[in-house]
Amino acid sequence: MQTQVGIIGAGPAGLLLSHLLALHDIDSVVLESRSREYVENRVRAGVLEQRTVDLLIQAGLGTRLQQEGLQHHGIEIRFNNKAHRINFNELTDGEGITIYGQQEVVKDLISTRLAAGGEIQFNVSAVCLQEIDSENPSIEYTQAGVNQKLECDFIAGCDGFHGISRSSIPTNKIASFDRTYPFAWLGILVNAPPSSDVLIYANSPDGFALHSMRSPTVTRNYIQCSLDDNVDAWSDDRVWQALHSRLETIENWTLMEGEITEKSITPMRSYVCETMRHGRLFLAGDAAHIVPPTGAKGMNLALSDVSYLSAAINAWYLAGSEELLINYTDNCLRHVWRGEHFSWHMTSLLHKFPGDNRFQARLQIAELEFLSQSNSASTALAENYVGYKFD
Ligand code: FAS
Ligand code: PHB
Repeated sequence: MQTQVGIIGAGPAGLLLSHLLALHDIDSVVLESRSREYVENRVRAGVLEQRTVDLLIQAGLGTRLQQEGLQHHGIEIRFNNKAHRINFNELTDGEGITIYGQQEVVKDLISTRLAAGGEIQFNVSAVCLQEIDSENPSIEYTQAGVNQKLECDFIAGCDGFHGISRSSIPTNKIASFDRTYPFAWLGILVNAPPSSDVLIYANSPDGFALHSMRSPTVTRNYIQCSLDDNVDAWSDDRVWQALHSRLETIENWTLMEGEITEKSITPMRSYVCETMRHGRLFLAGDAAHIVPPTGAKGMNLALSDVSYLSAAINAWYLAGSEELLINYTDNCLRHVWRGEHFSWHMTSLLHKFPGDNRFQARLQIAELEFLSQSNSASTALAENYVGYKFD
């Protein structure tokens, strides 16, 4: 088989890339190892930066997002029995975020691609990249027991952190940076109305907690748990008890409970592979970089990457220009490192570190006190949260 761009992975990055390329009349084939049902129901991100919302609307993907997305103009941070509102309207000249589940973005992208005749092959296996540093790379894979070969001009590795694309780059060519954290997040999806008009991040003596949401009837809550924890150790009662004690630290506020419909544990990691291009292979999204979800940056960075990659590939086909392809990595990395720093900072500020960390705990409170007093500190957090705009 032949196409112009072979895309591995039907997550937000791979699907949006295929859509943006199609807007430039550039063909692509998306290869996904899981089923359509699995990728459309995988609970992940929930926060879209303004810049991401603008990109999706400009690409003709805004209908359901604008109808069902929840517009927020602030977040709340709780510590020491106090609550501090970060008001984006005041601090960022009216910028905001939109709460819209990642799986809704994925559903919109898949239905739009298929309606436009786009090709997405689900349930593929044994994906292997060939001749990525030649002008005729190809992807070999198996589908329904049949070996296939897809020849293309470019390969986009959008297959997440555990995919095969990054490991197809010779190790001596890879420049990577990482940090792991001594805790994880237990996340639950709940049939209950939100208990707040904004997301609540809590730094509590028992550890971190987050009250988020998906719609007027569905909420998403997270608690810090230990790295070796497993879901079975967390009964619904134990989860609610932890959420109440970590979030209900101010007067006259209660977290509403409901039926828990999903429960999962996510490890926390910061990772950057600065080699986002090797020959005709381009990495995008979690395949190249991971952030701890405390800054809500993961999906936003993935979509930012593919907006640069589609423009670069289009310029190559349209004008034979290599410039944007050559600058792809640098264009992505300045957003990536800004997101990495912000996500590491939020994680360091709001989580309880194991062992004797009393000094660090005091530093956290000192910084949170400063945040609640200083306009410049709140502005810095707000600018990063809504999506930092480089000149
Ligand atoms: P993805 O991992 O989403 O997609 C990669 C796809 O490639 C998958 O469908 C996978 O099945 C497929 N694949 C893998 N190997 C393959 C192979 N060999 N062949 C074919 N296909 C293959 N981000 C935010 O911005 N805001 C948040 O609020 C937020 N919350 C999060 C909460 C949690 C619990 C988690 C885990 C992440 C969160 N993130 C958040 C980050 C998350 O959204 C990721 O950044 C996002 O999924 C990245 O998208 P992709 O790069 O497309 O990778
Ligand atoms: C979510 O709603 O899933 C969510 C929100 C904010 C975060 C992480 C996850 O920082």
